[in-house]
Amino acid sequence: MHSINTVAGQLDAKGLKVAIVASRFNDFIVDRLIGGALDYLERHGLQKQDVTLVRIPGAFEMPLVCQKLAAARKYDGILALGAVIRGGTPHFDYVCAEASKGIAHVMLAYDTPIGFGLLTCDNIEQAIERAGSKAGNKGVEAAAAMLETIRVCEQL
Ligand code: INI
Repeated sequence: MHSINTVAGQLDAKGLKVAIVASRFNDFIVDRLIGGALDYLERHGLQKQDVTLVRIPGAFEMPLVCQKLAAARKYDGILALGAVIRGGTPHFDYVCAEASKGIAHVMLAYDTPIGFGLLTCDNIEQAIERAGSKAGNKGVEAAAAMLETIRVCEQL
């Protein structure tokens, strides 16, 4: 079963430098995602002084700020945390589409792992459920994914 060559990432954050990009929009949700992500990363060995938190207006601004951080080449990984909640107009669809496309583009263009912790919810209840209650904390999941991806990419 395990006779094939396997590459897998250790969940060890020791010595890494990480940037967290977090939107102010819906900050009562986003602050929970940040808290969960920091708690996870610190419990896996990341030092507080190796984390840079960048606050931005909303999810639409995420790609540009992730691009600046990736271009600086100072970070092993970036964590994008935010919450887009559907309103009464199509605005939601444009913000979600541009944020997700833009972040994916930056990750590939700059060869930098980005944890995608952007909630895209139909209502506030769904966001609360994903920010540290019924459905877990998506900030933690995105942090874990970023960490694993950093460690996998180091070996490829
Ligand atoms: N930005 C968010 O991060 N979440 C939202 O729910 C949201 N809604 O619903 O409008 C939102 N809009 C702001 C947008 O991201 C930009 O900051 C704004 O359009 C200015 O460029």
